[in-house]
Amino acid sequence: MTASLAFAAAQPHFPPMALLTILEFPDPRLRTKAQPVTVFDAALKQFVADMFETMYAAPGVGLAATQVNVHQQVLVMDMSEDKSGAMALVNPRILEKDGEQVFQEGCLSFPGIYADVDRALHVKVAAQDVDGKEFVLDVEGPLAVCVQHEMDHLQGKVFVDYLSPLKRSMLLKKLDKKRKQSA
Ligand code: GNR
Ligand code: NI
Repeated sequence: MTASLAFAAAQPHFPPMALLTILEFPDPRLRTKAQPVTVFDAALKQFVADMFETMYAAPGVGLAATQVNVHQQVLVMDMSEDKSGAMALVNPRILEKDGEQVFQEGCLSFPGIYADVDRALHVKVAAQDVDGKEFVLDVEGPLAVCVQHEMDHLQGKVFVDYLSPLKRSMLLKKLDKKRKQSA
């Protein structure tokens, strides 16, 4: 159990967790730049618990606050198979990045479409936890992809922004078609 979930479970009068609604492209709110978190209170811990619940239910391996229409610098990730890798990053900043990797990405705001994106292989990120305590995360490979993808959301950027205009328009047509099929 993560620190934030343990906190929620330990509070008898803590509100129940809630599933949040994920914004889907081309919702213009996905372009909002998130503001730094300045207050590390129970409401923040509740929000992070709700983000984890929403991410696991989707299911996804990451979620940025932007995607649930909260424009604060908060992201959650868990790339493990068994919920053992839960991480919450508040006010994340890239300290260093190097190398290059191509990874096939998806996004909960673009259901059913996937594309190869070029990113740094290794990133070192400074962030705060839900209590405001600073930490440094040094990651490479898929976890580095995920943290870069989530940090982009906090800046209003989405993975299709990296694609060539042709590739992007093909994928967005595919997204449209999938929507019409499921409608
Ligand atoms: O669930 C997700 N999977 C994923 C796969 C490859 C690269 C990035 C991701 S993140 C995504 C969840 C999401 O949209 N986070 O913003
Ligand atoms: Ni995404």
